[in-house]
Amino acid sequence: MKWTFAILAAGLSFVAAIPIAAAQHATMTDQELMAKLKDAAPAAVLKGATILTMGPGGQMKAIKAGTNGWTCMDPGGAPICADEAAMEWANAWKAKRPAPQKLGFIYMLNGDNGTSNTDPYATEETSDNNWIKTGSHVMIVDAEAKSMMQGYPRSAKPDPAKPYVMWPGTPYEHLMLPVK
Ligand SMILES: [Cu+2]
Repeated sequence: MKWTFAILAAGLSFVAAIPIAAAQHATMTDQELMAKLKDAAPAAVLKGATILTMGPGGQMKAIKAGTNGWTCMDPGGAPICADEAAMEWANAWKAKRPAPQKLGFIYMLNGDNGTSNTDPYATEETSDNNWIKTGSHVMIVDAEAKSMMQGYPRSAKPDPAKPYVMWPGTPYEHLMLPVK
């Protein structure tokens, strides 16, 4: 996964930085955003979710307050829906804080745009950062998921068509599970 902004607070007071993708998103209307999110997660998850959009300055703001604990957004061309624990995990990752020791779950049923599999903070492909692109998948995140990851490939260059561990050996390693 690659989220090109930082989520600094949970709840509805989202503040974001690192607006790398802000230019391309500044003009996205709420309708365009909802169209992009449409297939990113099951309809019932999306229906009750908090929806975040990226403003012109790269700040995330809620256009809809949710009721089911899920948060959906399009942080850089790869829409996601994350549960509360996964949002905490993402905050910790972006802020380089310890992971929160909960089990979190993320839908990325439209796949991602490519990510370094070895550098959680890389924003683009380089000759040595093991860039990897994964199609439709779900992610199980946080330290509590570590026992689940045993037995799955932890190499720098795994086959993304099968389950694998992304960012192995970092505090933010997580299980990537292709679904199509
Ligand atoms: Cu992902």
